[in-house]
Order: sequence, then structure tokens, then C-alpha cells
Amino acid sequence: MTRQISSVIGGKPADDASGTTYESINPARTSEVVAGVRLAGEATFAWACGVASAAQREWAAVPAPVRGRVIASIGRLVEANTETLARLVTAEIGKPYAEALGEVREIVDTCDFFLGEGRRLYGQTVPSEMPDKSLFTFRVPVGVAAVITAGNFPVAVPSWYLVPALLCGNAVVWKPAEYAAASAHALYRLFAAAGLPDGVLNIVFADGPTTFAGLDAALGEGTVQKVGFTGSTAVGRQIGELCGRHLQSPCLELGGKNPMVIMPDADLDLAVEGALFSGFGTAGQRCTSLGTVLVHESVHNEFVGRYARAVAGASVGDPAGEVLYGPMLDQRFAERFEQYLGWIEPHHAVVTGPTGRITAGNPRGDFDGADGLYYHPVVVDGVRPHDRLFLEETFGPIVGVASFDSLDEAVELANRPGYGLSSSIYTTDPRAAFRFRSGIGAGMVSVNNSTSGAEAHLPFGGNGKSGNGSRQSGQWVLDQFTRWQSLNWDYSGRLQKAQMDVAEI
Ligand code: UN1
Repeated sequence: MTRQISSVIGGKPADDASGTTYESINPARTSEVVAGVRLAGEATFAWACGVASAAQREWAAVPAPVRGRVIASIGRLVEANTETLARLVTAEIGKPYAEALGEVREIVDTCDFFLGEGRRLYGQTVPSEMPDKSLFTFRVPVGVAAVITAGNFPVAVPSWYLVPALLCGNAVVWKPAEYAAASAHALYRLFAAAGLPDGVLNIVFADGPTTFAGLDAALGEGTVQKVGFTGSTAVGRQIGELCGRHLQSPCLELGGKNPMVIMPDADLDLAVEGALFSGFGTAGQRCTSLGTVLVHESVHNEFVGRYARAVAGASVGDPAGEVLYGPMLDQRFAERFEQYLGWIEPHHAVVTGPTGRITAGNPRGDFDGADGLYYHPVVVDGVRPHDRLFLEETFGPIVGVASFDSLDEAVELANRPGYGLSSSIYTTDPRAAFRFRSGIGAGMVSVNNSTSGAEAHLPFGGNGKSGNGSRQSGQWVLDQFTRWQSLNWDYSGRLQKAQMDVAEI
């Protein structure tokens, strides 16, 4: 029997009669329903925020090192259930099993980092300009975080929000992507089993418009103090506008058009390997996926030849097996990808086999794609700076190639689309690498490595169309889930006035 899941609010299943139902489908076998999902109605999201708000005070009063111990338990529980969770991720969104295992590992890494933060959460002591007076700063939790996540990393990316938010003493209402609901629900259960008090973490399944309406109401009622969102730039703008009206600054992690620059002195085989992984890993459906390869014109033909061969030899197929990539995340992503394929123009050269859906007799693997959302890998050469393919994110297995003749031109081209998430350069010249780093507008830069695969304790995030400059992961995310409070303590026994009673030498 298909598993049935519903929202969990205040520790209890919320079988919202006003909502609709949704079927989460296995994209590798679209006839297979992974879970039936009960979606919440409009009032439910705001209600969950109220429940979280009521539970938050008590959670904030738990000493941070004790909260850190709960995070440690979450990490252990996730680790002990690695294979089960990874299998579910593979079945629900078609991510190759090896990548799904890596994704679960990323949650454990995140817990490993933050369990220790429970014993830090450092504030500062600050000198005063007056005698017999001490100044301090404290990190205080923001309150309730509403976390809205995409389904391409259905468990790791949510953990980047949930783990630090909880560690800092916040309560959370998490709204995962519907098409990844079963994976999210399984992760929720592991978090809950680690001993979080009821109401501190709540999961609400809802569609986009319902979530917006509920979030608007909750922000208005003052039961949400931070919104975290990972997803498209278009929806990020709407979240930003909504939060702006309520004087909130969200944590936004949006799309990317991530460039890879290949200099004349680059190790081309290494570059091909990097471009294969970041262009086609997760079927190109990472926010850090490679968008355009910018190759120096002296090595352009050589690179394109080797890249086309590597891509043509890659296996696409059943994500349970050893493949470079599997199907698209779900039907909507497949439809959108078909639109991106329409951006290929007559002046482009498609240097790899056919484009479009793989329906039967996949030449790259022993499987029949007819029942899955599989697409051929596409490499398009001759992409120009005004082309849609150059300027806009194409979430799927397609990579553009363009050429340049100086590093300055490469940097200019790399910045042109106006995103700014990840980037990479292949070179053996450290001067070129450092010049690229200082010229690029991206939040993340790799040298001789691909655009994707960030580690869980470095700042993760982007600029421009990739986000509002907020950063996740490591110590930097603490600034999202805490606010600074200053303490001004005068023990002089008299009224000392700042700026007016500055001590004289
Ligand atoms: C995303 O696609 O939203 O760096 C995140 C990477 C992964 C995370 C991607 N660790 O590619």
C-alpha cells in the first residue's frame, strides 16, 4: 500500500480537511506513487507558526550546550538510517544512489559542526569609552523560522536551515517541496525522534499559493521572525517582496548560471571531468550546476572535442545503479527543461547526440527510458553573450560553451548573466586564479575543481540574482538565526553620558 503522509504540527499529525491531496511520483518510473500527501489548507500554515511561537520560549530556555546534544542525537540517528533515507531520496526524486548517500552525509556533517556550536555561540566583551562601565554582546534567537525548501536536495539543504535554527534556540515551521514530501517526512521523523519538544519543529505540506497566504498571515501576526527560502530566483523575488512588506530580511538561496573558465594552461582532462560532474551530475538540477564553460580560444576546439566524447560516453539511467545521472526531479521540471531546449538557436552547434526525452533504447545504458523522465545530455557550442542560453538558468542536463581571448574578458563574460552563486577556473597560474577570484561576483569560487560540491562548513550563498547576500553553513549562518543584543552595564554609581562624558587622559 502506498504510504500516506500529512503535516505534523505540535507533534501531532494534522489531517487538514480543508486541504487537497498530492501524489509524489517516482520520476524513474512514473507509474509508481511513492507517497500520497495530504496538503494543508490556508489557515494551517499560520496556525503552525502560532504553535511554533508558543513552543519557542521554552526551547530557547534550554541551555545551548544541551540543545547541541539534541543536534548530536539527530546526527547519530541520521547516520544510522543513511541507506534507508538515501534509498527514499533516490526513489522519490531520481537522484543517483551514490549522490543520495553523499546528500545524507552532508546532514551528518552539518550536525557535527553545530553540535559544538552549542558550546560556543560566542558573544563579545567590548571596551567602553567611560570608566567603570562594561559592554557586552549576546546572540539571541530570532524566534520562529519559516523554512521553505526545494526538492533537488530534499534532506541536506533543509538541514542547513533546520540544524542551526534549532541549535540557536528557534522553533521552525518547515514547508518542503511537495514532490519530495516523503523524504522530508522521513527526515522530520528522525529530528523528532532525537528529543525535540513538541511544537519546536513542525512540518507543513502545502502548495505555493497556500504557503504564501499562510506566510503573509503569520508575518502579519508576528509569529514568524525569519524566512529561509531555497528555490528559484522568480519565487525568491516574491518571498523578498513579502518579507520586505513585513520589515523582514529573508535568507534567500536562489538560482545560478555558474561559469567555468578554462585557461590555456589548464589540465584539460581535469577540466573535462569537472565539467561533466557539475554540468550533468543530479541531471544539472543543482543550484551550483555548471551553466556555461568559457574556454580560451587557443584550447577551445580541443576542449570541446574531449568534452563531447566524455558526455557521449556517460551513462544515463536508473538512479539505483551507477549512472552519471537519472531522471528529472518531476514532471514540472521535465516540462520546463523542454522549454529550455527551445532556447537552442540556429547559430548554436549541438555537439552531443540528440536532444530531448529518452524514451526507449537509451544508447548510453541498458534500460528502457519510456516510463521515466530521462533526457539526453546536451552540450551547445557557440553560445553568445546575448543568447537566452547564456543569460538564464537552465535547470537540467544542458551546458553552453563560449570562448574568450583574455582573462579580463572571461571575468566580464562570467559576470554578465547577473547571477552570482558559484564559479570555477581551471589554470596552473596562481596569478590568474587570484585575479579571477577578485573579479568574479560569485559568492563561491573554485580553482581546479567544479562549480558544485560545496562543503558543509564553508559559507554557502550568492549575490545578484542568486540571493540577497545571506550565507548559510558554518559559523556564518548564525547571523541568520540569531540577532545581536548589546548590554551596557554601568557600575560607576553615577549617570555617565555617552559622547558627553568621554574619559580624559
Ligand atoms: C542546491 O542545489 O540547492 O554544492 C545546493 C553543492 C551541494 C549543494 C547544492 N552541496 O552542489
